[in-house]
Amino acid sequence: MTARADTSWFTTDRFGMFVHWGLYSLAARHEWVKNQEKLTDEQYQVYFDHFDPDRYDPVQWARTAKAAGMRYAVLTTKHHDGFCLWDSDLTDYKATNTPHGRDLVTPFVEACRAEGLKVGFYYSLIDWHHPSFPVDGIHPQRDDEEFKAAAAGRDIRDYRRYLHGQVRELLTRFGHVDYLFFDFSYAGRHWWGGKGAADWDAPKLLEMIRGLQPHILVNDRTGLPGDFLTPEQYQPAGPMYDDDGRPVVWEACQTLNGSWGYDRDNLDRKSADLLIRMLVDGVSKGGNLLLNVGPTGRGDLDPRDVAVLGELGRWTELHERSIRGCGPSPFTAPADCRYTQRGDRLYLHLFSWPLRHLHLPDLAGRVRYAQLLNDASEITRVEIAPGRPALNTEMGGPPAGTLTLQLP
Ligand code: FUL
Repeated sequence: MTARADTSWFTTDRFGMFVHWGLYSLAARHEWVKNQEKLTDEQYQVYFDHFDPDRYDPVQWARTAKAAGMRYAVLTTKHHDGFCLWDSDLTDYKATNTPHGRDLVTPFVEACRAEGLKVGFYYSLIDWHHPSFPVDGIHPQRDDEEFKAAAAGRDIRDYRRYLHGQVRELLTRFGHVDYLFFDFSYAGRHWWGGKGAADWDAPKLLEMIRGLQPHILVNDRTGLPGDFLTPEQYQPAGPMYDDDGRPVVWEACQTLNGSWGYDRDNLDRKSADLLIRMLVDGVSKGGNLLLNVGPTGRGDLDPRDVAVLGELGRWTELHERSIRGCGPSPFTAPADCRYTQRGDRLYLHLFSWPLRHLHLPDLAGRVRYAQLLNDASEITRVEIAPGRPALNTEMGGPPAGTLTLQLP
């Protein structure tokens, strides 16, 4: 692969919005519905025939993301069901042929740009609709006669040409694109029967991408190393490393409720407190957070998603300094705390509150000034025992607090 791209905007911004939106939003019960319920193309067609997101307002999406503290947004231009949100020349299975009749990607890109968000595209390498992709939505994970019959006569080379052509469209029709999230061949995980990078001719694909948009960041799910790793729905235990032991850029993608696509009856929701901790935890380990929303079939953001994003925005407004451009600290944080650091500013995030005294052994004699980040109020020092200086955190306060510690 050609030289890796410059990731500095990405590791500065730290927080982005993932948007899973497509035909499955009408089914409203998980984006894998076609596969999980073994729906035939004919059964799934009902969502295509009724796709008319009359309330699609990407400006409102972008404003909501920005107000939550997110700095980039990533849209599913095509998910595993193969449905395309843009007017691709290579298929009829696209938004412009639905009752809605319009390209949905251009307005998304324009809205992001207008709000100053970086633009990312998700593109599924798996395709349950394309006649040459080796398996359809119904048989992808099985090693039996039914699977083999479904795969018979399908030539992945046709599909490979199609996917290369579609990626070319995505990178030539919408101006500057900052980020690509392919899905999926990574960490030894492939679609059933897949071989990883060879399926997509990933070396050629990446060469084309770098030729068209040299600055673009590409994830690690083509089966070849990318510009960043993509832990999905878990928080890594610490900084992540490549095979040679060098630290790597990474981004955890996380759902709000376990489903990526709109899931109407799913009441299992992460709280704003938990999400803030996940964001902070990630940055303390050198990672980003790509937090997902699943808009409805009419194009609205789910009001439950909007509510939690509003709470996140109230936090990031006061605390973004402890996130942007910050990364791991060489110091060891006390239990139930995280450090994020940028230069001589060390941010100490308390996940439990209130505490009485906080002893920071690594930092004895090294903190010039300590204050709460949200209101700049001073944090004083106490001797909890002879020779054991600590910060006095015995106070009422927010459910989680962030301290700014100025180092010499
Ligand atoms: C996974 C996909 O199968 C999910 O549907 C989702 O898009 C997630 C981000 O990646 O591998």
